[in-house]
Parts: sequence; structure tokens; C-alpha cells
Amino acid sequence: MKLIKIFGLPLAFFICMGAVQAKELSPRFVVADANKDEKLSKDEVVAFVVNRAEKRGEELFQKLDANNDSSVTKDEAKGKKMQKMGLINADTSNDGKLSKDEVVAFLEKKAEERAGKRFLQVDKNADGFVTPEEAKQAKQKEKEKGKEADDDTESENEPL
Ligand SMILES: [Ca+2]
Ligand SMILES: [Ca+2]
Ligand SMILES: [Ca+2]
Repeated sequence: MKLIKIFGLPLAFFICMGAVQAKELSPRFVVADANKDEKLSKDEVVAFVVNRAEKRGEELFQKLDANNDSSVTKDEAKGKKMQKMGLINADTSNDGKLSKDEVVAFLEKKAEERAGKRFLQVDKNADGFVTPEEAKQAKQKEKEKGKEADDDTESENEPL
């Protein structure tokens, strides 16, 4: 009997914790919040989007590299989407081809810039942290405006 009492309490405790955690945090917010203080610092946001951009860059590169020779020529990168993303500018070595590193670096840089700008917009009280409430407000505002993300692949990187 004593044993049941001892183990009964922690169980109730965990159930309570579960209820607390059911607060509305988007899954991305939770992942991005590296130190789990339920606020996002700019560093956390940037780290999150850069990490995603890296994965996305690798996938994108594989898709673009039609003949699998580990470089993407201008022909291979000619699609509309590439132009929209400005990927042609990713050729930092100026050899007319894109390497995987160039594609990844390009997407990372873009993601970082975007995240920095967006962070300033979302952090309404400018205390350097985005709270779940601030993130929610920003989302709602966008919904009201009926604003569609201009690039679907970019919006999916947004933790805010
Ligand atoms: Ca945090
Ligand atoms: Ca190049
Ligand atoms: Ca804030």
C-alpha cells in the first residue's frame, strides 16, 4: 500500500505537467527554442533557419543536379523557380556552375537575412525575445491580411 502512495504522487505530477505543456506552442517554436525558456532569441531563430536552410540546400542541389555530376550548370538551374530565388547569384566562384556548397551557403545567407528582419517585426516590445504570444499575433496578422507567402519553400522555414 505504501508503495502505491509513493508512486501515485509523481504520476499526478506528470499529468499536471502535461497539461501545462499543452499550451499553444507551434512545433517549430518548440524546436527552435534551444534553451527551452519559451522565448526565442534572435540567435535561436537564426540557428534554426540556418540549420533548415542547410538541409533544404542539399535537397535542392540534388534535385537540380540532373546528371548527378555534383555541379549544377546554368542550364540545369534555368527553371523559373531558380530565377525567382536568385540562385544564379549563388555562383560565388564565378565558374558558371553551382556547387553544393554554393547552393547551401546561398540559402543559408538568405534565410539568415530574412529571419533577422522578421525577428524585428515580430518582437513587438523589442526586448530581444519573441514570446509565443508575439509569434501568435504575427501569424494572426498575416492571416487577416490574407498574405500568402511569396515562396512556399521559404515560409516552411519560419519558426515564428
Ligand atoms: Ca529560448
Ligand atoms: Ca561555382
Ligand atoms: Ca519580445
